Amino acid sequence: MSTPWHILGAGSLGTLWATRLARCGVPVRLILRDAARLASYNAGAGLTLVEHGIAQTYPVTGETPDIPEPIHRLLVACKAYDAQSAIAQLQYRLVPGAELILLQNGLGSQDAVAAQLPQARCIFASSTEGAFRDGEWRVVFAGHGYTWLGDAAHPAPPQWLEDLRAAGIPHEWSADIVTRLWRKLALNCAINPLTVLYQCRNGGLQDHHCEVATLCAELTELLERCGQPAAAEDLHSEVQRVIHATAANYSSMYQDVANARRTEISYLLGYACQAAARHQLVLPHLQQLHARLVDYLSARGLASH
Ligand code: NAD
Ligand code: KPL
Repeated sequence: MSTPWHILGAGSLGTLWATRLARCGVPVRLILRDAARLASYNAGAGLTLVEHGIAQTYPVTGETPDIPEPIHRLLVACKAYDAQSAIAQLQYRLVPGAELILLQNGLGSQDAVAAQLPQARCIFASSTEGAFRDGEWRVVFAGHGYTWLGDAAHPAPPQWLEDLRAAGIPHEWSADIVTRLWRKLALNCAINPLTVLYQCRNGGLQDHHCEVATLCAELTELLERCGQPAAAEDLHSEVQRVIHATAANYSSMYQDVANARRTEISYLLGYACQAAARHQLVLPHLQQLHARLVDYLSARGLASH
């Protein structure tokens, strides 16, 4: 039997990956928070994927983090702010040389996990796929996209990319994954906070053209100073293109706030502002945007870190 995929986090992306891998016969183990969550999961028939309006249920095996089974391959599908603590509880199960695939958006959590696990291979991922939960143990595949994977320290692609191909998970091994993550972070910084503050869909930012342009200029300066000139290239045009192409959508941060969920601010705008401070770069509009967003979240009782 091929090496099992352990999946940590039975949320939107974790379920999207688990169901597609299980569908093609790859062994999958879903790691749930604790015995109570496992009991709730085992009371049902498994994980359900809704694609093109059709629901299919897959009987993926669940387990708790503390069982004494070794883990060779771990897909980390938690939010950025949960990744380190979620991994800590099963760290002792990771075999030397275990491979982790980190699906977190933004930057900061990946390096923290890699520092926590010096004996593991940490593969960073950046995904444009979209999914949301419409019930317990159920996920709707909302946006078909692509996942880029890469390991800046060891550029050779792993053999298990074949599992992704078999599972129909569109992907590409990327030699410049960190650049991709910076580019996505910059896009998210230029769009998501403003959609929260103006309470609008992405397309609503067409009415705030100057503010977006100013932020893009500062983000471009930051990317260049951080040694990421490729991520900075034509940033403003790309942001305008995304605003136009996703005009009818609400950004992920808007949706988090609308549902009173914690945002990943520290790994997006917070990370950008910290990087600017490290480089003694003064970016007044970006810093003011961060302060406005922190105030906005705090006023609604949401974590601002
Ligand atoms: P989610 O909140 O739907 O799922 C995260 C899951 O992790 C939850 O079920 C949570 O209970 C679980 N979890 C947290 N701590 C845990 C622990 N200690 N043990 C076990 N489980 C634990 O989040 P998501 O939307 O799937 O996002 C995951 C990451 O992927 C985020 O960084 C997000 O920005 C990124 N992302 C999501 C999408 C999307 O469409 N959902 C798209 C691209 C990127
Ligand atoms: O990724 C996004 C998000 O909503 O998080 C886009 C659509 C690019 C907006 O920043």
